[in-house]
Amino acid sequence: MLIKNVYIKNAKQTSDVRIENGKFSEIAPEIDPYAEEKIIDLRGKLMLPPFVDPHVHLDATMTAGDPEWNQSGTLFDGIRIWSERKKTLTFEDVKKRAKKALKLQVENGIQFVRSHVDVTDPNLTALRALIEVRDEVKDQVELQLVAFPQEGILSFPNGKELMTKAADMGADVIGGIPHFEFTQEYGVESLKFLVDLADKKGKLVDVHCDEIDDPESRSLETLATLAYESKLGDKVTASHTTAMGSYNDAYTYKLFRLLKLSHINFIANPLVNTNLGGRFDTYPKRRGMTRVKELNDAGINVAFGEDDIKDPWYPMGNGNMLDALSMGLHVGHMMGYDDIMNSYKFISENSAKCMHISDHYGIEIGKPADCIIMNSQNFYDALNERAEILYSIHNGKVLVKTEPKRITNNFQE
Ligand code: 17E
Ligand code: FE2
Repeated sequence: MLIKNVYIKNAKQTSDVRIENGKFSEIAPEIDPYAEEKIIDLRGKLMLPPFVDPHVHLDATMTAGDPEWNQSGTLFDGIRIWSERKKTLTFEDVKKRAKKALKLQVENGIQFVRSHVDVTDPNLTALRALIEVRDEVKDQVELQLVAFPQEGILSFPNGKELMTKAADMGADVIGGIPHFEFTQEYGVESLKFLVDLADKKGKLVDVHCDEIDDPESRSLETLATLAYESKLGDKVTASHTTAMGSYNDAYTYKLFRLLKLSHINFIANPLVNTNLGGRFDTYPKRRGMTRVKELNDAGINVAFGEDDIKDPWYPMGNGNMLDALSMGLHVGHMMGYDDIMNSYKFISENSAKCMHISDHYGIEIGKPADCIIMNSQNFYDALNERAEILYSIHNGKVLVKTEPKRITNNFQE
């Protein structure tokens, strides 16, 4: 297959891209087609590596309002309501909802997903279901699963056993929630336990870390130290870290040295954390997001996740990473022209680094032919116009094709 006339990652000139045997085989300003070769001529559209959602909860998706809507909008009411819904989970229920969400994500150009799965459930129903989903969708979406202890490791009955069992069943990533543990000591012990588990079992780490408007929630320094000392380094991700929005600048300055040394990744979830954050404030009201701009400027890898698609923590969500990105740029004050133009990295390449998939991700000769083509010339317009995903191509096959919308507009300028 030969794709003609695309602007690869905002390039000034168009390129032609050849795909053979599911891989990128040639990229050049002008490539002559072989006899009988299938040609798609895009006439100057944007080609990007596929979108990635590195942080979503597919076990809880599509449960908003069941058994109750989250009226207070706090993280804690979300956890309470989910805990009720969790009692009624079945294998088929989880599979059906997760696939519905994945379908939306695929439609929006996502090909790589990391989902947290709550393992504070003696039956591990959601994990068993999502392991089956991971296998069933593998030719279309690469799904990583995080063993996520929503109600704590030390603070939940048999928490350590459940985490170990989840790792042995095939979770790809080990999670945690230190700020929700009963005590700070439990928080620290949970981090030591989970980093050690990941190290022993050869897994990645992704911790819900300091997701609270509490300047004294400092699990991040422990996680970064453990990543540094264990040499797991960039295999470790700190998700949320919203307390950093409340840390004082002197402490944060000192913390950044450790963060850089540790090489850990960050994932912010701008839609959800602006919803859940600041809920205990009157005015001034905190924004709920971690220091994305400062982390990024310091050369630390930061990505954005959607986190929720219609569940007890967030009543909305449509699988479109452009919404999460737009919110993140607004809340993070990253609205300069170049900031916007280059911001696709927060929902593609940076996320791929968090997922540790960069060896097979990216528009490069020899790599699997995974890419999207958007209905615009550059990413500034694509984001502003919520441009359609004209094509999403995975392993050289068309996974999604969208016809651009046609509007009859009789407005006279
Ligand atoms: N659970 C949690 O602890 N935090 C979140 N943001 C979500 C679930 C969505
Ligand atoms: Fe989350």
